[in-house]
Amino acid sequence: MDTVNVIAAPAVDGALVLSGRFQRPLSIGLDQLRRYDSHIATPFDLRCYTTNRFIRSVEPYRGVRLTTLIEEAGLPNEIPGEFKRTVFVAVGHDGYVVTFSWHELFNTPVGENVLVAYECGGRALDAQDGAPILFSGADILPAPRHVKRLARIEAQVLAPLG
Ligand SMILES: Nc1nc2c(c(=O)[nH]1)N[C@H]1C(S)=C(S)[C@@H](COP(=O)(O)O)O[C@H]1N2
Ligand SMILES: [Mo]
Repeated sequence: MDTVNVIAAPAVDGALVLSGRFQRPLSIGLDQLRRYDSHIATPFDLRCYTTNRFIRSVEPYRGVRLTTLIEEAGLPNEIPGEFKRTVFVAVGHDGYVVTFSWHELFNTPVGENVLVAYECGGRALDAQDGAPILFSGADILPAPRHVKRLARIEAQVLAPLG
């Protein structure tokens, strides 16, 4: 059979992709995010970790929990217990990267406050406003894990170390 190279078009333009070691990699558009159960964050001050610079006060975000999206994509489970060795790498459209571990998302209160937000102060956010925004509401200094234009969540399973 002839080999045909096909570059698969993303299912949804500008979508958030869940890739890597998931059972069912996903591609979710901004409108699809709005169909999941939503949560509303508490208002907070955005402050940089590196410089302690106050950036701005942020009204309550509304969004879907990151854990909800990860569960839909399916945690890695080919090897018993490997989900507990998984780290989730969140990537912005500009390549900016932050990490979450399975433990903090699913086994600490941090995870309950990690939202993929598409609304702020009751107003819908579009890509120009930075949506979808990944936001970890329980962080001490919120700016580093406040990722504008979240593009990808990649599941990586760490190898056991001898
Ligand atoms: N996509 C993306 N999000 C990002 C960053 C980035 O470089 N890219 N930098 C983070 C950091 S370290 C800070 S301090 C704030 C800066 O927010 P501002 O661009 O609104 O000042 O954005 C955060 N979110
Ligand atoms: Mo920062």
